[in-house]
Amino acid sequence: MERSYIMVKPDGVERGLVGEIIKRFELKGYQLLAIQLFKPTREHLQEHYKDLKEKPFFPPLIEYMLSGPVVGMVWQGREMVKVGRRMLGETNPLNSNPGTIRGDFCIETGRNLCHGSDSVESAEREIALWFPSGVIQWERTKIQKLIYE
Ligand code: IDP
Ligand code: MG
Repeated sequence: MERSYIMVKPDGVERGLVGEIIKRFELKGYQLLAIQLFKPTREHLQEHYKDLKEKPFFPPLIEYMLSGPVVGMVWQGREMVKVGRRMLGETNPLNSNPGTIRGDFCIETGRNLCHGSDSVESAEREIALWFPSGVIQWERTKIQKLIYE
């Protein structure tokens, strides 16, 4: 089982898409291990996006992420990182297929609603950054057998 850090960005929170995004991961069969509304500091966001700090879009990205609260979540399941990103869609929403979150609900790369970890290593780094006191590792009983062979 893998874990991924999935985050609803400020545009998604303000547009009332938190429930819709949670619903998609729940209906897929993934398991929620942590969820919190955050008002992160600039330093926290710079750390989250540290791999992008040389990019020209880094300053506007940080301003966008500071524009309102975000909802951070940890989801768990088989191939969670890869499938999670597929469910979000492409970075540029205009390249995202209908049926993905970005494909269905947004237009611009700089307002693309959501974040998903891009590798198992970055997922674990991001989970530790956003949930330093840990997540709730709970067992599902019957439903686990209905979702996994
Ligand atoms: P990802 O969110 O699909 O993993 P990254 O390359 O990690 O994409 O970039 C992080 C975020 O930075 C994107 O989700 C998007 O909000 C923003 N971003 C990426 N590339 C651009 C760009 O070319 N222009 C403006 N914003 C960008
Ligand atoms: Mg990324």
